[in-house]
Amino acid sequence: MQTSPRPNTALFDALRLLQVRFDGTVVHVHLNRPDKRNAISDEMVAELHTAFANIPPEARAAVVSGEGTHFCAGLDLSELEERTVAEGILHSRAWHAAFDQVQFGRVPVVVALHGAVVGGGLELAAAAHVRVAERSAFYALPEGQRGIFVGGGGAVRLPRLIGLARMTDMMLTGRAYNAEDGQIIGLSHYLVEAGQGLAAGMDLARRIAGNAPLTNFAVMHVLPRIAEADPASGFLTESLMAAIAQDDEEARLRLKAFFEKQAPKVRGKS
Ligand code: 1HE
Repeated sequence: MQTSPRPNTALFDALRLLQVRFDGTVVHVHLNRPDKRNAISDEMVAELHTAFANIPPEARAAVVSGEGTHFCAGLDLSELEERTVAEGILHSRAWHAAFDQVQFGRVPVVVALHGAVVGGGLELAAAAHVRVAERSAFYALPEGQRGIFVGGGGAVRLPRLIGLARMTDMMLTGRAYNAEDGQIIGLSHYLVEAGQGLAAGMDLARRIAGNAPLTNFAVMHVLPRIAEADPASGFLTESLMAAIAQDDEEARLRLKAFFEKQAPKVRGKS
């Protein structure tokens, strides 16, 4: 039985560049810096970390979206100042820590994309679990043109999404993909019409929120490790997780509901 979150709203209300709202068991995190195309400043990195590290226990899923004409213009270039190598490493590691909270936090995260999804904005999108793109979305890694390198986990996550060869091309040539091509190469899971991204993302998040929490946990935290493991370790880990999940009360209740014809059947298309 799900209850609505009783969030620590004071903590979320104090955030300046993010709007955090609660819709039942779904947390909506909205990038709210439209005048700078939601460019990710150090402050925004820290706020993303705070928001995702403090998702309330009652929440079951989250949605990330962006205000204005673009999802996110990536790193706030105005903050690219003279840094020592050590400071540069720490800067990148702060992004890693924040996006780690997105990918390996408490709840699955759906991201609703539109307009520019570039540089660090694409790295943020890559840390989410499900990506919904409006037809206006476009993807690029302009780090090459700016003389820098990805630093928000893109070098780890993007080759796993679209392949090393495609990422190499994007970074070397500045190639941008439109929403349709982004869908084909696997940058988005869903492609929707203009203005529909957030609603579609919220629908998906509500569907995710209806799953057994342990299944969602396993998909977020165990499946990626199995996928990267050697097959023998992967099969063993899978069997352990399967046994733990089936032993959960939630699984028993859901199977009972199915045999009592109280549970929805699988439909051909969703
Ligand atoms: C910014 C940024 C930014 C816009 N940092 N201020 N990212 C990039 O290389 C992308 C750079 N941005 C763009 O290519 C364009 O701005 C957009 C395609 C995203 C949007 O274009 P447009 O015409 O809607 O907006 P605009 O007029 O270019 O920008 C509006 C304002 O936002 C303007 O400021 P204003 O004070 O003149 O009004 C821009 O300067 C500001 N703005 N993007 C700072 N990125 C962890 S490593 C990650 C490395 C990266 O992410 S590299 C990629 C950086």
